[in-house]
Order: sequence, then structure tokens, then C-alpha cells
Amino acid sequence: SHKFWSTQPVPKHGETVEKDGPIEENTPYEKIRKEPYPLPKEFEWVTLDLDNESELNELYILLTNNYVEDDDAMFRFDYSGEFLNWALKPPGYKKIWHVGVRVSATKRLVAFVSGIPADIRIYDSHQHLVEINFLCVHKKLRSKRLAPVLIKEITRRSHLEGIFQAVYTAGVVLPRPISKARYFHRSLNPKKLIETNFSRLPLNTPMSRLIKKFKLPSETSTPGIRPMLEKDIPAVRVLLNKYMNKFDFVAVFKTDEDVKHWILTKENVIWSYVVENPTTKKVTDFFSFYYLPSSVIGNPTHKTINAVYLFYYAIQETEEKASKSKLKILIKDALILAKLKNVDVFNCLDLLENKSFIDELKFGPGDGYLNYYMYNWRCREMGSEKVGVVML
Ligand code: YNC
Ligand code: MG
Repeated sequence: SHKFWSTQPVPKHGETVEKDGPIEENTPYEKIRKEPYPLPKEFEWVTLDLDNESELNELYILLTNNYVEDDDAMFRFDYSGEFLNWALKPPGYKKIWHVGVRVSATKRLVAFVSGIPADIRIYDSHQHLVEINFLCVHKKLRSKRLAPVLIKEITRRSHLEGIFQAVYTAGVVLPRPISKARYFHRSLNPKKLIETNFSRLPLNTPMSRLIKKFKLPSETSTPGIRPMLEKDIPAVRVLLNKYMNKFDFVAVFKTDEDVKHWILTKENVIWSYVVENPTTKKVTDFFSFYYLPSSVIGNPTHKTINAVYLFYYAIQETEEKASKSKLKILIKDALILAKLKNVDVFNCLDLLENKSFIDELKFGPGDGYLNYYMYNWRCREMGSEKVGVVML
């Protein structure tokens, strides 16, 4: 099968790995194709200018109507324009990696794929590469093999910038995942989640009991917890990169600019909190979560589920057991803070050290999985608890 993927430099399913490394050599610049790949004749390539409000809005409309849904087609991600600006314009971003396809006759935007520069460590290998996301083909144009053309074009545009490796995640299984993570959901507003069929009322359970089960204190409990401020950026960067040493596949935050962009609070996009030790005034821990609502498809009363997703966090190393319970208390505070923002559900994957709090904080497993991939890199697979790359 895999008419397209079998032609690409990715490991085969079931292949054993002796030594980590690239699958194919870097293509010398003069051998890289200089013209875009051909599209079916009714379409044309466009590089989107996301600084242009109306082009950003075209992307928003394409994704809000055609991007990722759950398996039962009940919910669809509804990334906001502000969110897309955050996700697609990090320090060093390249406009030519915001790749659109328009219908030539009408100029309607019907497909998209993006790349952003990223730094990762996979086992012992540090790489500056491209992170691919937001691959989308309009519903009316599905199964016409447009996706492989988009992937080849973003690959070509990566090669032209001297990048030959990529990371990406997908719900679908392709050759060949590095790791597979599962989604977990923590109800904050159980009544609405049941009314939208996001969750089901367990048999013979009155709503009141469910509400009681998920009730949270109205105030956080970690002493010294407060919103992250600009002055915390250097401390957060050190803390985060150090914490990442525990894992085998991680994001590397090279500069304070990266942390400023990716971690500092942007209202209604990402929220970050630090723990400042009341005596030493040192920042010892932090966490962040991003806001990504889902449209509820065809529900008469509820249009959206307000969801947040646990993003990067770090806790200062103390004694192992103590730091595990510290994390649990910290994430419970994250739930409380999210609840105060009228969030309906707090989501996370079972990566980082999330398995240590998932059950006790009443997260439940979802139907969704997320597979992690690298392009043109062969390496051993790993359990999700070794993954420290959180993608949007
Ligand atoms: C997918 N998600 O297997 P084979 S995730 C990669 N990622 O190829 P067609 C995918 N490949 O198996 P459609 C994929 N989904 O025959 C399908 N494929 O070899 C493969 N959905 O193409 C599939 N967004 O055009 C098959 O399919 C071939 O019209 C079929 O289009 C697919 O952003 C899609 O889930 C996903 O908009 C665009 O269904 C469409 O169905 C859609 O006939 C809803 O395509 C939204 C959605 C995907 C979210 C994401 C990460 C994408 C990673 C792409 C790979 C990047 C590789 C690295 C490139 C840079 C390298 C360097 C340097
Ligand atoms: Mg297609």
C-alpha cells in the first residue's frame, strides 16, 4: 500500500534499527528542484502572508471548516487567527513555508501546509529542522492525491533552506511512528461535556454526582504561584532545558526569544504560570497550557467546547518522590486556573511525566492517539513517557 509514503525517506514498519542517522544524504543545492511541483491545472500555489489580516482569515476559515475532526465527526479543532499567528510565526519563521493552494479561477484557498523552524534533541542528536503542521485539504477535494503534492512542495522548500529533516505528528498511522501518545481529558464542566456528547454519563449516575466528582477548589494551593512575567524568561528557559534532560525526544529552547514567543502568556492563546519561592525569590517551577476550542458539529445548543491543552512545564529536581507529588499539586492548580477561565475540558497527552498525575487528577483516556514522526531520520522507537515535544 502507501503509494506515496513508500517512496519517501522514512523507516518501514517493522524495520529494526541498528544505528540512528539520516536515511538519505542531503541534496546539494544545485540538485534541488527550483520550480514548484505541478498541481492539477485548476489550482495554483500561493505563499500566504499571515501579517495580512484577510489572508490570515482565509486560513482560519479553511481550517475551521476542514481541519482535524474526531473519528465520529462530532468535533473539529477551531484554531483562532491569533493562535495561528502564534503557531506559525516563531522567531526565524519563513514566509515561504506557509504554503497555500488556491483555485486559479476564483482564488479560493482550498489547501494548506506549514513549516516552522525548530530545534530538537532525539536521543543524543541535536537537530535544527522543520516542524510540519496544519496540513489540510478542503473536504470537497479529498482523496485526489493532493496531500502528497503539498508534502513534496514543503519538502522542496525545506531543502532550499538547507533543512533535510522534519518532525510532525498525526492521528493516522504512517510509516513509521517514533512514538504513540494517547489523549487524556479532565472534565471541568461535566454537564456541558455530556450535553455535547463529548463525554457520556456513566450508567445509573446522576449528573449531581458527576459534578461533585469533578469539583475543584476555588483557589490554587502552591505557595508562590503567579502568572509568568517577562522577567521570568531566562529562569524558565534554564529550568525547562534542564528538565528536558529526562526525555529522549525533546524541544530545545535555544534563546530567550524562543521562550518569550513559545511560553509567555498571550491572552486566549497560551497561559503560563511560575512558582516563585517565597523566601529565595527564585523561580523553581512553571507550567503552561494553550487554548484550542473545538467546534461542536450539529449541536442545537452548544457551538464550541472550550478546551485547553497542557503545554510545556518543568519542575525543579528535588527528591524523586517529592517532585512527583509536587507535579500533581501543580497540575491540579493548572486545572483550577483553567476552570476560572471558563474552560470546559483540560486535555493532555501521556508524554513527559504526565502519567504520574493522570489517574489521580481524574483525567480519563480519550479515543484519540497522536503518532510522532521524523522525516529522513532512522532511530529506535520509544514509549510516550520519553517524549518531550509538545506540538500544537
Ligand atoms: C497525514 N496526516 O497516507 P499513501 S497532521 C501525512 N500526514 O499516502 P490524498 C498523510 N500523510 O498512504 P486526502 C496524512 N493523511 O498512499 C493522509 N496522508 O502513501 C497520506 N484532513 O493523499 C496518505 N490534517 O490527498 C496517502 O488524501 C496520501 O485528500 C493520500 O488529504 C489528506 O498536519 C489530508 O487531518 C490529511 O485535510 C490533507 O484528509 C486531508 O485525504 C485533511 O488523496 C483533515 O496522503 C485535516 C488533517 C492532518 C493533520 C499534520 C502533519 C502533516 C505531516 C505531513 C508529512 C510531512 C513530512 C515532512 C515534510 C518536510 C520534509 C523535510 C525536510
Ligand atoms: Mg486530495
